[in-house]
Amino acid sequence: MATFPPPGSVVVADWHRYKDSKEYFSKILHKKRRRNFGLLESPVMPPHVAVDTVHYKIFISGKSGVGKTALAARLAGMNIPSMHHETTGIETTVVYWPVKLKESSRVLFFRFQLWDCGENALRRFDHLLPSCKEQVDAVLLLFSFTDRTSFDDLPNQLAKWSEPSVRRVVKMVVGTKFDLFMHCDVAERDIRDFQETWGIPVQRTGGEVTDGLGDVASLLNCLAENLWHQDCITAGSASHHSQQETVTLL
Ligand SMILES: Nc1nc2c(ncn2[C@@H]2O[C@H](COP(=O)(O)OP(=O)(O)O)[C@@H](O)[C@H]2O)c(=O)[nH]1
Ligand SMILES: [Mg+2]
Repeated sequence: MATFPPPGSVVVADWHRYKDSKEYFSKILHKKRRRNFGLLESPVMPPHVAVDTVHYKIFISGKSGVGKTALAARLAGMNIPSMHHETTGIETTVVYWPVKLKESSRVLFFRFQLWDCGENALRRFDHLLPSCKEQVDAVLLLFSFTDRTSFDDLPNQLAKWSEPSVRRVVKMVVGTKFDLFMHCDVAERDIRDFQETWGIPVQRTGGEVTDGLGDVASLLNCLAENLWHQDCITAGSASHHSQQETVTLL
């Protein structure tokens, strides 16, 4: 089973609340709302503040109506569509998020490219899923708090992303429609049991998009933390391999 860093151990949790983050977060805001970035746009820092950007591809997975398109909109700070239209093909959304690494105090911009694809389209066109999976760094597996079957199906979904043919991918579970507690079909206890059994972080989301930072910070920091942690492990094992090779060559 993959190891997940304890929340807040790799990146500074809730950094958006600290004074020293303002300069960075101001670059992803416009008139107190989130700035939308096109594929070729990026936040611009003044020349004396050099900030590296790390790029990741994220696939949003889950059955039709679970809230994939709404989650992509929420993470980008855009309004959530109130009507449900099945997404007809692949839609990508770019989200920038500044992160402060705990150990080095280094600041990085994470650039998440979110891939959202309608379930029917995936079923009808065989080439869509492979292109969503190609070079993917993380998958967000969605379930809805108002739909028990979507929660019960998570082990099946996880199994699909754990096959040996799939390269190392960060897996995170996101429970949507947490605001509809009157219709809640998944208890806190079930979530706790799931986290203990699978060792996979579960995030909750729902409700109106508010100030654009507070309601997405936990999810985006968790994603950044797990991706960075995975990269460190991969880099560590790569340098370990090359050391071994050097020894063999000697
Ligand atoms: N109350 C509430 N409604 C949501 C939430 N997420 C999605 N929805 C609604 O559920 C419906 C389906 O969402 P959508 O994102 O289009 O689902 P998709 O098919 O997985 O892309 C839409 O009417 C959304 O407005 C949420 O967190 N809370
Ligand atoms: Mg959709």
